[in-house]
Amino acid sequence: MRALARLAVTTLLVAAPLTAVTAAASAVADPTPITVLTSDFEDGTVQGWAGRSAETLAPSTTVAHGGTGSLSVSGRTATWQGPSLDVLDTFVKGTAYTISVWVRTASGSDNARLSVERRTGGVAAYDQVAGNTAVTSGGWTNLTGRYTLATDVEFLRIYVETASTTGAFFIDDVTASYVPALPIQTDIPSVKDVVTEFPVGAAITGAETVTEHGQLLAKHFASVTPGNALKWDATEPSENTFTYTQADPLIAWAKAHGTAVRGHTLVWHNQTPAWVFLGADGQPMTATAEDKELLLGRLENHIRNVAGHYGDDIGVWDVVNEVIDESQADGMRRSTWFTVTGLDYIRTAFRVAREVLPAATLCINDYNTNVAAKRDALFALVSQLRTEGVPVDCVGHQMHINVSWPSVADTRAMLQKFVPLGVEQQITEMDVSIYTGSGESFPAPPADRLLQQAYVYRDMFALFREFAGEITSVTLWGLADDNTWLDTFPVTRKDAPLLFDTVLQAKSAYWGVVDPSKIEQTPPGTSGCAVTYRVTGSWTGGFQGEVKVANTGTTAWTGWTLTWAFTGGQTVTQLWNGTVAQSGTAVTVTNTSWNGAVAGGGSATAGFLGSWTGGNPAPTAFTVNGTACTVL
Ligand code: 9MR
Repeated sequence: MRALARLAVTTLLVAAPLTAVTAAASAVADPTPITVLTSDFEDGTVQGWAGRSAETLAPSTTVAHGGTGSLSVSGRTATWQGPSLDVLDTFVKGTAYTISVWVRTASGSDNARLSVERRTGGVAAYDQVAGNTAVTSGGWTNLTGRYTLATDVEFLRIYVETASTTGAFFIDDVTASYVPALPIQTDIPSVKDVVTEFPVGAAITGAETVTEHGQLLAKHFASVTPGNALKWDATEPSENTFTYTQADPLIAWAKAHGTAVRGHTLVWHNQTPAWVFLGADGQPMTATAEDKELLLGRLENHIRNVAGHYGDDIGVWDVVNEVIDESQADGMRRSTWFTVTGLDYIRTAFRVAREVLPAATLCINDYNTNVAAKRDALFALVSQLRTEGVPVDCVGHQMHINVSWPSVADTRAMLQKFVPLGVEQQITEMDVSIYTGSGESFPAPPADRLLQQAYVYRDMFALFREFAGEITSVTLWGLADDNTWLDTFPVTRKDAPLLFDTVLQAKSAYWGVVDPSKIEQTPPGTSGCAVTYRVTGSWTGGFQGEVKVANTGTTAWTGWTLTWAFTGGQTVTQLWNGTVAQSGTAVTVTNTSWNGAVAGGGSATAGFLGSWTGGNPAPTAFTVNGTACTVL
């Protein structure tokens, strides 16, 4: 299935070569998605779908999203019952699929969700792909989500269920597709080898530990933080029932790779199951002595179990997360934790964590700590707790920032503020959104934003390195732009906040961290060039490539001649958006009549097909118009 799909994309790109050249530098467009599954129910059959129990599935023409047919699901006696499809032979481990389904109730309304059931060794696990979404009988609603299988399974089915009612519903136009990952760049420096003052880490799910993603993670990062797998809803979904099915494989991966782990998080107001905050009478807890005792007891039990389960395998914990609300006179967030226990939940959490893990670094973690009021409220709390003897070892600054906020000066003030306390400081969730407000949305990241982002990464990492005596780790909230929480927050739009792009290639942001000289603008009147060479597809004996020449100076080119040497015996067999000549190993590409003019800051891109025997190493040196170029 996968091999066929790869062939299909190759054919497609050959038939429709890359669009040409823009005067302004532009981001590399994502490769075309490959669709691996389509159910349109137009042929009057159920197209392989089956109920999860004894419910009735039938082709229907009562309503249809596209065409005239859909699938009707009736006779349900429980909300979890619904249509399901076997995808065991369709989905490949480590590949990120986007799954889409249209849903409509037969009558009335409910919430519907899209999930995957997987089984390994007979044990079932349920992964949500698209969460509860309102559905009605008045029209079709789309459920879309992204899913990566990260473990070996013997059973794998996608399914749709509802939240509250068991009425009949319809589904239609189900698709699953993926964007093929490119091989990771092995010839660029590893972030962890360049930044050695503190471990640099990434937040991960299981998807980041397998195939190309796992290779990228292992190459560049010295620390990982499970992004969701250690939260309360994942580890203790019902009282005193502990499950580690999400987190255990991640911690095992880290151990096998000698990678440090940040545990996130023992106490939070989000992603905490409702039962935690219900009193003995089943009613929401209030500020009574009885409820306080029950809640602190649950907290202690949770920490003893979760922290105890991992012991020394997790060296740092975000013990409490996001407890500050600077708009309150006392600076404390009015979570149920606080309204029922006051500050005692924080005291208890740190005390118990220290008892269980005497050697671990225990952190208090929060966002917007660069904002003076928030920073100062956090400072006051940490000072008070430490004075009381509460073992707060470390302050975590999340650093969810964007290309124009905050300033380096405010970030410096944030770090400086905590120096007198003698606490460790960690950057725990850094990402740099390309957006500066909720109203913006770009189909692809604009080049100027990516450059601004690279400067932010450059400047912030330079600052962190200045504070190497205080900062004991820096974690990015994700591995690559194909998986970031910012795609749906604060609104749904594609963001690109990390060091690697959606096909795992190093962005300018990466160079901002690793070698800022590669991204710095040259002064007016200067010349310079940068070349990006990528293999975009490869098969036995052949490959497809792309080479971008960027004018990094300020003097416009009226034409360009690019040269490189192939060291693996490769031959260019066809090239578009340029003219090619090859003599032995020496390749020369010149512009066409319409893409020779490249302004300062602009670029031109040519695509080509090549043959190879033995190996296909990327060329390491390029010239444009006789001048050696930076290789990106
Ligand atoms: O990255 C996490 C995302 O997958 C979850 O949907 C989200 C839900 O609460 O939590 C995200 O992680 C948060 C982290 O735990 C705490 N700081 C803010 C992060 C981004 O929301």
